[in-house]
Amino acid sequence: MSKKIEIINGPNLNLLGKREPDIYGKSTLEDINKDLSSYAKKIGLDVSFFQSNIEGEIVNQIQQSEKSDGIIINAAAFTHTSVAILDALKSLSIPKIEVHISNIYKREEFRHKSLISQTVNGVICGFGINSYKLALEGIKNILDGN
Ligand code: CA2
Repeated sequence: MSKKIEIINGPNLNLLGKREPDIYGKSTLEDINKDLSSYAKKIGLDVSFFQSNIEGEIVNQIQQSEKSDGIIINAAAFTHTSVAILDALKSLSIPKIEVHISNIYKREEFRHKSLISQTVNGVICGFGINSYKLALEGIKNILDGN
C-alpha cells in the first residue's frame, strides 16, 4: 500500500498565483496540489493537502498527522515565529520536511531564522514550486531507507 504524506501550507499560501508572482510564481495552490498528486502517484506515494491561515488549525492538523507516514510543511510566516508549530512537529515521530518556495536566505534577515528547522529531517528552499516535488522525493528516500 502507498505511504501517506500530509502536505501542510501556512498563511497566505492560498494566494499563490493571485498576487506577487515575481516572488512566488504564477501557479495557484490548486495547480500545485494537482501536479503534486500525480507526481506522488508516479513515485508511489499518496498525498493529502491542508492549508490554513490560522496557527491553531495548523497545530491541530500536525497533531492529526501522526496517522500519516510523513509530513511536508511550508509554515510560511509562522516558520519564523511559531513555537506552537515547533512543539507540535517535535511531538511527531514520522519523517518531516520543511519547504519554502523562495530562498529565505536571500531575503530579509528576519526570514533567515526558522524555528522549525531544528525538528525536521531536512529543509528545501529556493526552488520555486519545485521545492515541493523535491521534498516528496526526499521523504520517499527516507521512507525507503535510502
Ligand atoms: O518561500 C516560502 O515558501 C515562504 O514560506 C513563504 C512565506 C514567507 O513568509 C516565508 O518567509 C517564505 C509567505 C507566503 C505568502 O504567500 C503569498 C503568495 C502569494 C501572494 C502573497 C503571499
